[in-house]
Parts: sequence; C-alpha cells; structure tokens
Amino acid sequence: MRITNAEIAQLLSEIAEYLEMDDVPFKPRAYQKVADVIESLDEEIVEIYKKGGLKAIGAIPGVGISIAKTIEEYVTTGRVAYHEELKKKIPVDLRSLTAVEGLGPKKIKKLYKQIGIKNLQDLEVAATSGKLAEVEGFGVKSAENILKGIEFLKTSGGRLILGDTFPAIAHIKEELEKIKGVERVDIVGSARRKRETVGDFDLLVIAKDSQPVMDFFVQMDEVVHVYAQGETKSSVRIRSGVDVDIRVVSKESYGAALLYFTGSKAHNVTLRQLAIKKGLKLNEYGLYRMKGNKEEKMVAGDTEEGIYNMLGMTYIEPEMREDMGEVDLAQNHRLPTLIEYDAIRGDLQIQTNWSDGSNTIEEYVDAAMQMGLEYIVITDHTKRLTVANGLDEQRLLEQMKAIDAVNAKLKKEGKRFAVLKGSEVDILKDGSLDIADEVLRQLDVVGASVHSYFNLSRELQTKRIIAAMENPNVDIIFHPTGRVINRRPAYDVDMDAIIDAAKRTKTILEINAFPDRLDLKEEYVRKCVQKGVLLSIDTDAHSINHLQFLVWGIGQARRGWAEQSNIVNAWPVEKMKKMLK
Ligand code: DGT
Ligand code: CA
Ligand code: CA
Ligand code: ZN
Repeated sequence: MRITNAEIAQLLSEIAEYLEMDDVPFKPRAYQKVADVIESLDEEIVEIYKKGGLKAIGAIPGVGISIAKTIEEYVTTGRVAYHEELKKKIPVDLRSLTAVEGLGPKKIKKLYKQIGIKNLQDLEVAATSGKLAEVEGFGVKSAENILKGIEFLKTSGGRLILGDTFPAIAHIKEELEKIKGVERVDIVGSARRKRETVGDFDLLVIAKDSQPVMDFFVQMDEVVHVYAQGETKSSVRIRSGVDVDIRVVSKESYGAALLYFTGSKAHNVTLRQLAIKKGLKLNEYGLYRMKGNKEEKMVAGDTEEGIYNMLGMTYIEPEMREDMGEVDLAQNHRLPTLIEYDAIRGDLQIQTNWSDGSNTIEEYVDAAMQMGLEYIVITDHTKRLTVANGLDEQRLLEQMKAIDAVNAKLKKEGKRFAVLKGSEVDILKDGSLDIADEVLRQLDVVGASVHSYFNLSRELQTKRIIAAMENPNVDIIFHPTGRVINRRPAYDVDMDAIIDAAKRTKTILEINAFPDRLDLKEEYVRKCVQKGVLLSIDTDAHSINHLQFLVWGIGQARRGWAEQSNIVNAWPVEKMKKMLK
C-alpha cells in the first residue's frame, strides 16, 4: 500500500482536531501546521522516507521528533495507534463534520457526548428535529446555520478542488510517460481548462501500442476501482476519491482528440456548427471536407492549431473554451492575449512565522528566488486576528527593520531580489482598519481583508469594504468575496459596487491563488478586465510550499480573460510601485 501525502495530512489534521477537543495547548497547532505543509509538498513523503528515513521526515519544516515518528508509523504500518486511541474515545466522522462551516472540534465533541452525533446524517436529523437547538451553547440560530452549511456541502456536488487533487493526476501522467512506446500524454477535460473544480480527470495518450498503457493504468497502486477496461479507453477511481478516464489515440487524430476531450462541451458544439456552415465536419478524429453526406478528405486533425485555422479562426487557449463569446472573437482575430504562466514577477501576499505562517522571511526569499520571482511582499496578519498571532504597530515596525536587514544582506551578496514591506490588515466591522494610518503609510503594499462579521447585510458589507478602499493607504483588497470553495459561500456583497469603487479609488482587487479560494472568481475577473480595474495574483502562502499555487491563480486570471497589462505583479516592480497609492 502506498500512502499519499493527502492521506498523511488528513491523519495529522484529525489528531490536531482531537487534541483541540481536549483543550491541549500548542500541540493541535503544531500538528495542523505540519498537515498543511505536507499537503502542499511536491515530493511524496513515502519517497522521502524511503530515501532518508526518520531523519529526512524530521527535516521537513515544523516536524519535531514525535510527529516524525507518527508519520513513520503511518507509512510503515498503515495505521497510527495514537490516532486510533483518540478516535475510540470520540468515534465520529471528523472529516465530514468539520467540513460543515462553523462546526469546530469542540462543538463536535459536545454534540457527540450530549446527543450522540457521529456523522452528517445524525447532524442533519438533529438540526431539523430541534434536538440540536436544545444543546447548551447552540440554539435555533445555530441549528439554522448548520443546516445551511450541510445544504452548501450537498450542492457543491462532489466536485473536487483542482489544485488539491492535481498532484495525483500529475503523478499518473509522469508514470505513463515512462512506458515504452508512449509518445505523449496530456491532461485534458476541465483540468486543462483550469476550472476551479473537476468532476473527473481525463487523460489523452499517443502510443504505438495501447495494450501496455491500459494494463498499467488499471493496475496502478492508487487505483481502488476499475469501472471499465477497453482496448483504447479505460476508466478508474483512484484513492484520492477522483475518477480518471484515459484514451489512447493515433497521431493523425491527436489534435482533434485534444480539442474534443478538452471541451467544454458547449465550445465543441459551437465549433461543430461552425464547421457544418463551412461544408466541413468536425469530430474527435479530425476535420473533414464533405461531399454530400460523405467525408471526402481529412483537412486537419493532427494539431489543434490546424483545426482552428482551417475553421478560419485564431487558436483559442483552453481556459477560454467555455462558449462565452470566444469563438466569435477568434473568427475576427480579436482574442485577448492572455497572461502567460511565467509572467508573474512577485508575490503580493505572504504570511511568515511572524504571524501564522510556517517559514521565515529568509526561507521565503530563497524559495521565491528559486521559482524565478524578482520580489515578494511580506504581509503578515495584524492584531485583531489574535488566533493568527497578528502583529500590532510595534511588531510591524520591528518587522520593517528585519526586512531592511534582509534586503541589505541580499544587496551585499549581489543578489537581485527585493523584499517589500506589506501587511494583511483586518477590516473592522465599520470599515476602519486595525492598524494606525501613520504605520500603514510606511509600508510599500497594504492589503486589507475581511476576516470577521461575514453575516452583515449586503448593504453594510458593501459599505464596509468600500470604506476600506477609501483609506489612502489601502492598495489591495485581499480575497475580496471571502468564499472558500466547497466550504462556504461568499459573504453577501454588491460586487458591481465594489468593482466600481475599486476603479474610482485606484484599489487593486486580488485573485487569491490558494486552490480552495480562487477569490475573485472568473466572472468577477472578467468584469474587472472590462472595466479596467487592476488585479493582482497572490498565493496567500502560509508556507514556502504554497508559493507554487501561483499557477492556479494565473489559470483563474486566464479564465477571466486577463492580459498581462491587467495584472500589476506581472509588471516591472518599479512600475507597479508607482501605481500603488
Ligand atoms: P468535469 O469532468 O465535469 O469537470 O468536466 P469535463 O469538461 O472534463 O467533462 P467530461 O469529463 O465529462 O468530458 C471531457 C471532455 O470530453 C468534455 O469537456 C468535452 C468532451 N465530451 C465528453 N462528452 C461529450 C459529449 O457528449 N459531447 C461533446 N461535444 N463533447 C463531449
Ligand atoms: Ca473531466
Ligand atoms: Ca471524463
Ligand atoms: Zn486572509
């Protein structure tokens, strides 16, 4: 059995949640931090352990000896005695219960002890029957909120978050590429279009012989169920809970197959209709000239470009293939030039170990330089966010000095990299900020965020955020709508008014690249692009491993048709600084 990083992260999170139930100090946070780090680690823990044993596990940031031993026990035996002990005391389905917005470990314990709630079903019954409202510390209002939370989970429809599940499919792609006779493997479907969630993954392969590909695919370690195995197509479920379809096609038809299986369905339908108008026929094998009802000749098919061009169009990037007007634009050769995946020069939102991040400023500098970035902005949380060890004015001033020191050292070493001073300031209920203006003024970049009072009325919430934008020090609104995919909807806010106010106050709106945020969502990105409101793409990193999330933010920006000129951190840093308030 091969234990994935996601499974290890889940186990450590559960231990953290059990410890939190018992009010154990510090430890829950330590376990949770390691879980976060492992979840976003590039390399498989199993591999790290194979190569370097317990010592290598202990070298992962934040991992002390006892957590290292826990991980070792899990990867070698498939179970952890300590976890089982904790679970015996409170045998609940933590994974699904904690997914309900507003339901933390302590409440889960209480509900189990007092009315025996073990899973979502029990919870829904108790919330509906009024039983839950009678538990001390709950009430009619919280029963309503819990029902809303359950409803939200149901409507998210089992789609998985792309960035969370992507490592699993990327791994399979790599393994397939190693098979003899395999010439090319592509991840297609919604993942290639960078949709924020995926229903399943789709793979397309060119291979001399399809048999070895199919055999390998259905027998992979991670496969838990085989739905179908055929000569050129198969379908399985893998351990991370997602289904994967695969097809092997011939080289001559590869472009047509890429186009077809990338979708979206709506885009394909529009292309086929266009083909018919031109006396052509498009299917997954190629583009054909028709004579009556007969295919006369294949006129394109080995590349997507060839097919688009034969249809009289410019190549359309996968992220735009949603039948939202892109086909028209392509026919008129007026498509936007989307921001490229390597265009981002700096990251504008990073939390270090000064607040709730796992790494030091220097560690972020090293990691960002390795990624080819030119600068980063340090934006630790501020004092209202006590759970995140937020900075007050005093510590913020100290941090500015620490950043000066890091920059001086970089300069001395002849390195062309800059650390900018920033902050993720809390927007208070009335729209004022939790840090004094005279301190904010000294920062290079001020981002402001809503982290409280999600339930304000639409009018008040909108007013509150606009008030923050009107502060002459606020450069960016971070994660502007507060939604967390598959977990909680956006707060009620008038986004048209926010976008207009952003334009008027010259405030940047963030596209948060964290896989489960992607906040702004694409329709708002498009509105900003149309209205000329500037955007940034930031990782919101809480550990150096999160810096790699940039790709998801860029994907989201591209889905919203953003060009390089729309994204301030794709500009040279001096130009960006001039644009800031
Ligand atoms: P998903 O899996 O729900 O996230 O979304 P997709 O787009 O990956 O959809 P999926 O996996 O059902 O199919 C992959 C692609 O194959 C889809 O984007 C377009 C193509 N396709 C599948 N079925 C049909 C169909 O019935 N008609 C057309 N035109 N295309 C199809
Ligand atoms: Ca799919
Ligand atoms: Ca599929
Ligand atoms: Zn935040």
